[in-house]
Amino acid sequence: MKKFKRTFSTILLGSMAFVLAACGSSDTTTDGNSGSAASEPEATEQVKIIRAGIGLNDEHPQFKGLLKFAELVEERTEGAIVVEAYHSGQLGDDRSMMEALQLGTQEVTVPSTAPIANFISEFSVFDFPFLFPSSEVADAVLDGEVGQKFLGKLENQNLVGLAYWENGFRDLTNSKRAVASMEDFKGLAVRTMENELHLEAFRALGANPTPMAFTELFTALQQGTVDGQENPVATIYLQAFHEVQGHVSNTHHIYSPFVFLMSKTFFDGLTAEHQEIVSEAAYEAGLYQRQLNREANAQYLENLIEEGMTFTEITPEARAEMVEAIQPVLDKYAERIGAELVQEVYDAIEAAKQ
Ligand code: KDG
Repeated sequence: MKKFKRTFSTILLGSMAFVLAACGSSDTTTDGNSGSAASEPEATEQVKIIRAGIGLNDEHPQFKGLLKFAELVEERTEGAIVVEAYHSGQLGDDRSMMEALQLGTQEVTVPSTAPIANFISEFSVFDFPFLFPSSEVADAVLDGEVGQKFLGKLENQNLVGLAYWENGFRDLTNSKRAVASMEDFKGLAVRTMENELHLEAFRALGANPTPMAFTELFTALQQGTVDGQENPVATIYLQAFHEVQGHVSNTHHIYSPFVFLMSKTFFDGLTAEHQEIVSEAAYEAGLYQRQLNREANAQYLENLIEEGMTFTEITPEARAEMVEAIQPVLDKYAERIGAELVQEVYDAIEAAKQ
């Protein structure tokens, strides 16, 4: 399996830098001439390596967004910064990659907000079921003042949040039965992300949730360790969950953002010019990734049905019943996060809906 993809223009420079970087640092020097292996080549050009890892595979818009980031950064820094993009959990799961950023052994990862909430609990607000009514409202809130305020909270975890990307509206799949209403959730063993709010929300729906890293999910579905899972249709289709799941329902129960995270140690070591370049590249690659994600959503659902999955429409009445059952969980987390901060998010959503 291809370990990572890079733009050809930097393959040679990157390879030289990669060999040197294998000594464990993301800073390497190449003087462009053959120096003696024993001597430290005189630094005439500092090449910085960004090791960027995600959990989804190389077909997913999340990886295509990472390749766009790589292209923009390498082009705009004229090769002074080289990006190595790794997919399918090759560098670890969301939690371990975030810890690697904190330790400085990896530079970029793009997790959902749900696992981030284990580091900064306020991020749970973005996983409130039925919070965002549309992706357009989500864009306005996340790219606006409130979303940027949350990114600022990452700094005391030695993380820098450079942009929001899109995971998308999460839908339920399972191998047992069609799920049309809360009644059908009863006793269903559903894998959730490693996030307490997700667990409590699915318990409130009557399911039997199990937290699990994304990297373990396909095997767990294949072996029947869990009956079902919930993810956006892009992930369900591109990760081939239709091979191990027979039913899909458009619960759309959470709009899940991704956050483009960079190690603060690495970011602080960049020049002001390069900090601006990586920040702008992360944002522009995010716009590109969101567009890719949305363009194919309808097609992904059709593909799942063509692959033999049974699609069940969740009616407004059934969704209203789910909202009511989950409300006590939201009240509890609103208090835990801080009523004022949660109200800021609600107000920003109302303003964006106008
Ligand atoms: O790296 C990809 C994961 O962060 C993302 O797929 C998370 O939606 C997610 C899940 O279900 O774990």
